[in-house]
Amino acid sequence: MADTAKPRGTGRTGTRRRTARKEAGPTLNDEQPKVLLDYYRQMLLIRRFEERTAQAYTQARIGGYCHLNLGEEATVVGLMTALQERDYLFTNYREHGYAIGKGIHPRRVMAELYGRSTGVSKGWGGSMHMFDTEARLLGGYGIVGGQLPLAVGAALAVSYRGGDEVVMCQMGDGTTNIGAFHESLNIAALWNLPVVFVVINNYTGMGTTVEKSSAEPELYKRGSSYRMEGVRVDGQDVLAVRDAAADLVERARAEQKPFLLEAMSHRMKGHSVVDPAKYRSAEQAEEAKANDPVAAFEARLTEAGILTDELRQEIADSVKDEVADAADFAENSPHPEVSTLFDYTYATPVPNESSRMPADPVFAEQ
Ligand SMILES: Cc1ncc(C[n+]2csc(CCOP(=O)(O)OP(=O)(O)O)c2C)c(N)n1
Repeated sequence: MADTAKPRGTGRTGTRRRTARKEAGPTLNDEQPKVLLDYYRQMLLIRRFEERTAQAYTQARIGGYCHLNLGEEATVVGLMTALQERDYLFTNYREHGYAIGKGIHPRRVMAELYGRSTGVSKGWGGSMHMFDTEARLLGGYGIVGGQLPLAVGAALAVSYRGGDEVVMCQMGDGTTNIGAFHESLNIAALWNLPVVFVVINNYTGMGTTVEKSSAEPELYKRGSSYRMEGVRVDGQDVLAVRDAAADLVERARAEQKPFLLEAMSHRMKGHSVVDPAKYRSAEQAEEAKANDPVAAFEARLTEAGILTDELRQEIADSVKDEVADAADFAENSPHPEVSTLFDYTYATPVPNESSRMPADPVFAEQ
C-alpha cells in the first residue's frame, strides 16, 4: 500500500483537509511539451464543457439530474490517459468528462444531456446514463455502487475469454460504504479479475464528509481487507494520476488481479447543479478554489515556459469554439421518436416485453 498524495490535515472536526506541506509529484522535465499541452487542453475542455452544461441546465435546456466534474479535471484526464483504447470503463453519474476523455465526441455528450437522438445513448439516458460500446464506456450509473458488480462481471467476461483488456471502475468516496463495494472487491480479488477500482475522494458524499461517514477514512487502505493493493494519489496533479493509474492498469493486465486507487480531489461546486452546497464552510469552499487543478497546471506550464500567452489564448479560443459547437449541435438535434422508447432496454428482444407507450390505455380494448 502506498500514499503518494499530499497529506491531508484532518483537524479534530475533519474540516481542515490539507497541510501546507507539498510532496513533490512528477516533474515536467521528462515530458513532451506537446503531450503536456494536450492534457491542459483536455482539462480546459472539460472545465468549459461543464460550465456550459451548468448554464444550459439552469436554462432548462437539460433535464433530470446533473452532476459535474468541476475540480476533478486532472483526475479525469489522468485516468483516461492511463487506459488503452481497448480497456473498459464504468463510472458513477458524474461522468461527462470521462465520456469525453474516453474518446466520445463532445457533441454527442452534450446532445445526450439535451436528451436528443444524436446523443451517446440516443437521448434516452441523459446525464447519468451515457453508454457507448464502441468507446467501451459501459455506463454511467445513477445508483450509488451500481457500477461495481457490473464492472466485476465485465472483468470476469474478459478473463473467461482470455482477453487482455482491463476494466476501470470509477466511484466516489461515499460509495465505499455501500455493500456492493465490499462484495465487488471481494469477488474481484478472489477470482483474480483485472479491475482497477478508482475512488475519487472529493471528501464529500452529497453533504456528508468522509470523516463523518467512514470508520477508515484513508480509503485506499480498504483494499487490504481483500489483500488488494491500494494506492493513494494527488488527484490535483494530472501527471501523478496518470502515472499511478497507468502503473496499476498495466499491472492488472499483466498480473491478472485487481487494484484500488484513491485520487484525492476537490469538488468545486455542490453535489449536483442545483445544490448550493450550504453545508460547506467558507474555508472549505476557499480551499477547493485554491486547489483548482486547471489553474494550477496552467501556472505550472507557464512557469516552465511551455505555455506562452499566445498558446494560452489559442487553446482558450479553440476550446470555447468546441464547446459552443457541441451546444449548437445539441440544440439543433431532434428529440428521439417516442416509438424507440423500448428499443434499448434489452440487448435482444424478449417475450413479454412491455411496449405500452405513455399515452396508451392500460388495458387494450377487446
Ligand atoms: C443506492 C443509492 N443510495 C443513495 C443514492 C443517493 N445519492 C446519490 S449520489 C450520493 C452520494 C454519493 O457520493 P460519492 O460516492 O462520494 O460520489 P460523488 O457524488 O462525490 O461523486 C447519494 C447518497 C443513490 N443514488 N443510490
